[in-house]
Amino acid sequence: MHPPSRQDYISISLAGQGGGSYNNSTQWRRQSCWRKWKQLSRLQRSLILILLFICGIASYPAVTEHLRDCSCHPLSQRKLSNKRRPPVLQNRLQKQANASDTVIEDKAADSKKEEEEGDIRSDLQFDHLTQLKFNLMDNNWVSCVYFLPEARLLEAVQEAFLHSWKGYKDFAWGHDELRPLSKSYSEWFGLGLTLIDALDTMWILGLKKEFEEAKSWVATELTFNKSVDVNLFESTIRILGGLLSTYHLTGDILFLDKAKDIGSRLMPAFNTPSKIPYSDVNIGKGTAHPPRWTSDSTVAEVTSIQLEFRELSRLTQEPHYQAAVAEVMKQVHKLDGKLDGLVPMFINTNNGQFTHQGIYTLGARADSYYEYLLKQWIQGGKTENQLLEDYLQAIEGVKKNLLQKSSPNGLTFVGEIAHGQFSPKMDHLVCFLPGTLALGAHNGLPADHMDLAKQLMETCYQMYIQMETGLSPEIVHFNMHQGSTRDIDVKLADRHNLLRPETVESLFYLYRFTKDHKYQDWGWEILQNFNKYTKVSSGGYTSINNVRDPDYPSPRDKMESFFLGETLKYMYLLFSDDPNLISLDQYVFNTEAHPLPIWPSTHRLTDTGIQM
Ligand code: DMJ
Repeated sequence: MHPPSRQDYISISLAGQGGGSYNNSTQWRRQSCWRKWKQLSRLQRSLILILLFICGIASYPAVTEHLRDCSCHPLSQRKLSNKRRPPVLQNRLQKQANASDTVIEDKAADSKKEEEEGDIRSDLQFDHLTQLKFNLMDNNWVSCVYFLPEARLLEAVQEAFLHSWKGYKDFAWGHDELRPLSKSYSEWFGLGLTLIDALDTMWILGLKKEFEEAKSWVATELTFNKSVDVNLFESTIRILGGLLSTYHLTGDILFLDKAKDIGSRLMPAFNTPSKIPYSDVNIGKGTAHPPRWTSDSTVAEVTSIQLEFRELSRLTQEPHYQAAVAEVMKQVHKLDGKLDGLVPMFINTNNGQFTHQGIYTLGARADSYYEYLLKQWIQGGKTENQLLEDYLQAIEGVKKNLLQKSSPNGLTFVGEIAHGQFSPKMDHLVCFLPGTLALGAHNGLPADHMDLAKQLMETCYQMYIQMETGLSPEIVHFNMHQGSTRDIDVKLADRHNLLRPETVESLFYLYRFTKDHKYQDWGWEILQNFNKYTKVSSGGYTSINNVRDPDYPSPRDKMESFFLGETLKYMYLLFSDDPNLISLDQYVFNTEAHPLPIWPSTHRLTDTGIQM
């Protein structure tokens, strides 16, 4: 065993501050437009409103056009970020291999020029309105989403979606994922994954033409009658979940028929000695198997397919789907090997026991177990007490074993336990938790869950804003020892960003429940950074390898289906002020952001899964 090399760690210096440290209270005060507003005297507020009104009338088009591009940075930080050169989203290897293909590079150069010109224009146009605010308060005043019309925010998300869709349509139509730089595609299951994942997003975003094109592909091209191995969890949450939610939103029976087809083809996965399902199914042959190297399944995978199969049973009146997934929950509920309600990461399909015990995390391989405890309870009308008890116990387990504060600035974070030792490692995946905690509090669970949700939300935002690109890495490590100069470290291997949704998802819940505009500000900032560092000019967005290098974030040439299925959907819902746009009292989102209905009181279950 070698001690970890110092070179494995990257130090994070905080934007706008020198010397790698920052004043926590000042930094965060700056980031909250709303808090800032509330700190003003009544006279100051009235003056600003009058001046804004006059200026707004006088220069509405120019001002709104400009403000659209201003995220909630203090002006000093904004100037700093303007020094960043726009990235060149050109794969170096590809460039070497194909020297004649200069289109992407040319476009990147064009966009660089435009952006530089835009920065100058912005600074000029910004002048009169900003200067007023600037003079009236202090030099930390910021421009923020609070002053933008809702329609402009929603339009920005539609634009991002349409840009992604253009890439998918031009280069990957009917295939699983777009490879935007090589203008091609990759297959995982060969089932048009991105198209299916994006169906309900298009519906929610009001993109009717695009939706109709995709629907006609589903009607004429999509077939599950093919010999292909699919992952049970991934195809349940993305395909079955996507089809079921699209059926509910549109009422079109096509999607229910397709959902029944894929649902029934996934069922062979449950034919195991323990009834804990295998990870993989061949949907054409009707055979299932674990991964080649083990007979284990992942705990999060076998416990995060319940919302979808329960709904399939309700719609088809065929109870065997629900019975199969309820059996998994029943067994996991009773298993030894939990730590205060926290589960290990693996479960054996032969004997039904937890394996590789000793690691407890809210991140990869365990995350959505906790999410689905709460959401099944909500889906079923809050009558299945065992699910609630397991959820509440797990949250207490998180507080007791995994919750810590970083140094020097006291960010609340969720670490991991590895063989009795605490590790201050947090996956970006854990950022689903603020949203889930807030959803629980909204449904009557303890108010301190909401307090914790707010603290963790702040931490997840800091995981973005403290990076040079303003985009979170996949994994961070928090510093806990006294005398640390920075809160967050990132290992070299963890610097990638896959366009994941969890932080935006939680921002959506937090904004829905609190109406605190700072959450929209944060989401807006993240959208700007996706646009700046991951957008590919010919269409699509790409995962990147290095969130620490704004000059060359090193594109991965892949747009994950969840960028359209989840990230942009939650972004849109975050910016919408309509609480009835997918009401959280009528729908529960599956872990791939597909809304499924909360069951009416005529279809409620008891603890044993029996209808009342
Ligand atoms: C999605 O497929 C789901 O949100 C899943 O629960 C976790 N991983 C991705 C997004 O990060």
